[in-house]
Amino acid sequence: MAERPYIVGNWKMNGTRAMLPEARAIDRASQRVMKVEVALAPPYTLIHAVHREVEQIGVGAQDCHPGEDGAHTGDISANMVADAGAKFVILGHSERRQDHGEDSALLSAKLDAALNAGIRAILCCGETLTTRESGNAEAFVLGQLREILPDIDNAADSVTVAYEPIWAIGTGRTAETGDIEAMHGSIRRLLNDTYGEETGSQIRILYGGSVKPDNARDILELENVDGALVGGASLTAESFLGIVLAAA
Ligand code: G2H
Repeated sequence: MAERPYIVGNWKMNGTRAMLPEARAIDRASQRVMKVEVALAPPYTLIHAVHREVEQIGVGAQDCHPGEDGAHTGDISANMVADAGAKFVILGHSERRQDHGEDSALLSAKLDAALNAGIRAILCCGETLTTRESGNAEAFVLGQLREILPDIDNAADSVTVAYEPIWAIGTGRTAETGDIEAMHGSIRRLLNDTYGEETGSQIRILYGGSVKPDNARDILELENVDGALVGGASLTAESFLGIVLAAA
């Protein structure tokens, strides 16, 4: 487990203002667990409200448009989420790759926009079950990352990686701990090769995919697992804080 694990809740397309007490409860409890860095990525409509509600935890967005502004009806720029209080943005989540056809070129442009807006990025990667069963999971995931990792000096301050095997997302299935450790080790070697060991070793690699209070400890104690990106179990303070406490 990392010295200061990073636990990020991804609310996905869930949440109205009725969820603000959950955010407040997560924030208040997290103030007593300073060993863990905690953050929430609510939907766009709640970023500002959650930001106003919390004192300790980080607030982020689940996506941003690659452009700065202009005629893009329904889209939200990185500058706009930063203005609403977001300190990071999740990019390349498999649900966006699948539902919106997001490819590496688009993700690189979004990443540039986020870095220009002064916010960090959580870069998601992960393979389908077919790819895993064909034995190509590592090559696939490293390929995804090679295409989007930015060529910058301060990558450790700007970038977090999240490995999320697609077949484990929201399904209740989690990858075998040995497979998680092997993939995180491969990602670490890629980061070290890309940025040099000093920087590469500092970039956090999160695991995501049906992380719950009862499996979090086993996952978080694995080598090169620096935290978790949590979906379903981040929707109530009780279950999310169970994961935060497992990381402490
Ligand atoms: C993976 C994860 C959060 P869940 O998508 O990004 O969701 O914990 O519901 O599998």
